[in-house]
Amino acid sequence: MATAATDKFTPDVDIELVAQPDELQLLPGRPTAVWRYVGRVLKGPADALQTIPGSYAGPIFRLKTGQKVRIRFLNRIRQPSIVHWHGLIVPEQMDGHPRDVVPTGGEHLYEFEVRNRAGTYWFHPHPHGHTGTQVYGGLAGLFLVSDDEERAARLPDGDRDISIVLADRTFDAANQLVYEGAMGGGMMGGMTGFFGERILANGRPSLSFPGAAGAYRLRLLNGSNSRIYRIARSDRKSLVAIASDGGLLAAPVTRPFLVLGPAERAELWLDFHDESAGSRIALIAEPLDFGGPGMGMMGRGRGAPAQPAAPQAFALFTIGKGAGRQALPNRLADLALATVPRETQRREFALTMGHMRWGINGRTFEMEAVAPDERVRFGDTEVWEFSNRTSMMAMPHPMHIHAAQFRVIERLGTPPGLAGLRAGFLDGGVKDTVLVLPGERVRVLLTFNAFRGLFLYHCHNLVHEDMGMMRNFRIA
Ligand SMILES: [Cu+2]
Repeated sequence: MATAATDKFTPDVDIELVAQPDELQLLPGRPTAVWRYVGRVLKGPADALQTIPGSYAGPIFRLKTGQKVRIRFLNRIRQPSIVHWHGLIVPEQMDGHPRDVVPTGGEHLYEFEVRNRAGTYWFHPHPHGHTGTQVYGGLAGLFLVSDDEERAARLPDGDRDISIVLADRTFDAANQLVYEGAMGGGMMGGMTGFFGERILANGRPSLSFPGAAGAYRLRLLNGSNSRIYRIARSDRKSLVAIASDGGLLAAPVTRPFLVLGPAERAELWLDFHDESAGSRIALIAEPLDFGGPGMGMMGRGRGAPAQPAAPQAFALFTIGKGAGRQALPNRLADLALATVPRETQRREFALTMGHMRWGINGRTFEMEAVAPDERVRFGDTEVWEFSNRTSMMAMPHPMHIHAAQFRVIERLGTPPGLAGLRAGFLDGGVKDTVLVLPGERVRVLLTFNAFRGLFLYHCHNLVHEDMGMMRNFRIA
């Protein structure tokens, strides 16, 4: 379904975004066949798109709050596709709902105003049943938004503003990507997810930063289909986090490590000013293993590796001669404490398993269906509780809601065996995806005051999502 540009919308930035097949030299030896997004600025500042050389990772969009953007998406891969702007608040026709997929050769016109506050958002395909395959093939990119509040915080910028997308991939002997999702992974693969054997950073085995000095802003996206990472410094110093999914925290927080589920983002302040020249400091992504009783076997369906991926030093900083000290601001953003108004409507969404399929409140995805308990009123503030208490199989689920950003207000019922992970959550900021551990109930506060229409909420383990662990809700 091609949509025509309208006269009513005058874009500040006009971009063409093509999803296409390509070949890239990712490993020594044969090039790897991938899919990638290639973008071109037709109107507006040339730096609205930034390419990552030698990577399949999509161009990085760099826009400002309040800018009007037109994106003409052209689908040149051999599957139907559509683009979703993860975390951005856009009208329903612009959100990349699976019913809006376009066939090979088709196009979709997006026109929207950037309403979100500054933050690290991203974009990826959202066709029903094929999201995992397409993201895994290489279709994903970052969408960075800036605003005045962020500028006032005076964070490191230019080449001190580094973006890293983590993702795991399995390659065959000919360097080609192997993916077995809901259908190919066998019954057990579909239950747990897909776990690649190697952890890549921006599509590369690792990234090096020679001559590092002073302070950096490091943006991280977990772009993996299913894997959850524990991220830490090689020297075991604390991490300083300054932002989560939806932008800056009120103030910096320190964490011994960070837990990042699929689709979650975190921004770190890395300061090397008192490190000695020549020393090497790495950021390490350690795959988290949720192998409870019986789960080890479950994780070894055809789609899962025989060995879990090894911890990966994905960013290696070699300290150079000093840059001046840059002070970490003690206030970052004006972010009120999340308080729940009295009489707030509450809904529970149980993460369920039935007939060997994941669901939400016992239902799986239907293209247009909205159940009575999935209708919300425009303007309302609600508390949604994701309850992960299925007795059948204990799995974490990264839950994502479209059309609204939310605040995490409570995380209840963390089992003692997983309580150690709580030190690594960044629950205090503005979020659009929250990891719900086995046994937990996580309550989020959100307001539906942006757009009316049909939107999605789902698990962002893409194998679960493709199997139908996704539903519509309607804002009316
Ligand atoms: Cu899930």
